[in-house]
Amino acid sequence: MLQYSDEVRDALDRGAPVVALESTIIAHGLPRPRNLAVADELEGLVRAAGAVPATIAVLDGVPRIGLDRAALDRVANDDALRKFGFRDLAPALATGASGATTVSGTAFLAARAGLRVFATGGLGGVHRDWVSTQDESADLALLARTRITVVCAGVKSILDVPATLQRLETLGVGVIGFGTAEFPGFYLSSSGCPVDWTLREPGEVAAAMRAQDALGGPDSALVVANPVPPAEQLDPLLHDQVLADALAAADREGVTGQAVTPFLLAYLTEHTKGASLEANLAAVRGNVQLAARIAGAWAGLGE
Ligand code: PSU
Ligand code: MN
Repeated sequence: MLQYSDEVRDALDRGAPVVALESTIIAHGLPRPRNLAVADELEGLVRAAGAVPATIAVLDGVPRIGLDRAALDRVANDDALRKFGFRDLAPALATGASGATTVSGTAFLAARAGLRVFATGGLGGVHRDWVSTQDESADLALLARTRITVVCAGVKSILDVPATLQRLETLGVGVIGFGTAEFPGFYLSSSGCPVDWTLREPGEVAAAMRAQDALGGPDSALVVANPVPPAEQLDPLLHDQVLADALAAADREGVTGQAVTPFLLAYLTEHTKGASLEANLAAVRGNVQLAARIAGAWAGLGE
């Protein structure tokens, strides 16, 4: 039921390192035409770090594990492409629909495809107005029952970060700060929230993954939170100002459901004159490079 690219199939057969990449960030998280260039660039960074990229999407009802150039182009430019979380996969397959996959959709398909390491920008999480909307990304619950290592720059700072960390704790999802004792803040190097575990080498992350498997138990994920370098973060003052405006605009315009996250990301890009976009891209670049190194260490363990 899964369709692998030749490159990914070959890498899996050889036990070579593979990194799963999500497609929602390309289709709905970044502006055109930059998004296609970024998709190419991210795949190139994974290859340069010695791993094979597997960008994941659902096209014409088929889950694709690794996309060729034509498929990447479609993900970046097709207006009809939807946004699929885990719960959307079954109806999408049954009806032949096409969509980019979020963290929850991608993590599920990646794990089913035998991939263990996944890179994204920032996880979804608990939205700031949770009390009235109960908007909590499906990413969190899916990661609580999927054995995958997700490299991210924390959770998107448009969210309620402390509440999201609390939910990850409740759900039993491990969180590792990579080279930091503070949870990263997506556009910002730090969210100001502490993390309980700090690791500094890809080999240490691979050892934690092996320990997860040795322990057994529920198939939960491991979140590796990798901060954007301070020199490339968004100016924190600008971030706080524009984010307040963005949240007010979403409320005023009645944006709900799946549209909330893309709306807020696009608002920040526009009203920071592209500075938030650059910080987002710097974070994602760092994450795919780290994910490739972790995948290399993991493959070295012969798992
Ligand atoms: N990281 C980014 N940009 C994005 C996303 C992650 O840098 O657009 C996407 C991911 O696909 C994540 C989704 O799963 O945003 C969260 O959407 P929601 O809040 O509707 O679950
Ligand atoms: Mn949501």
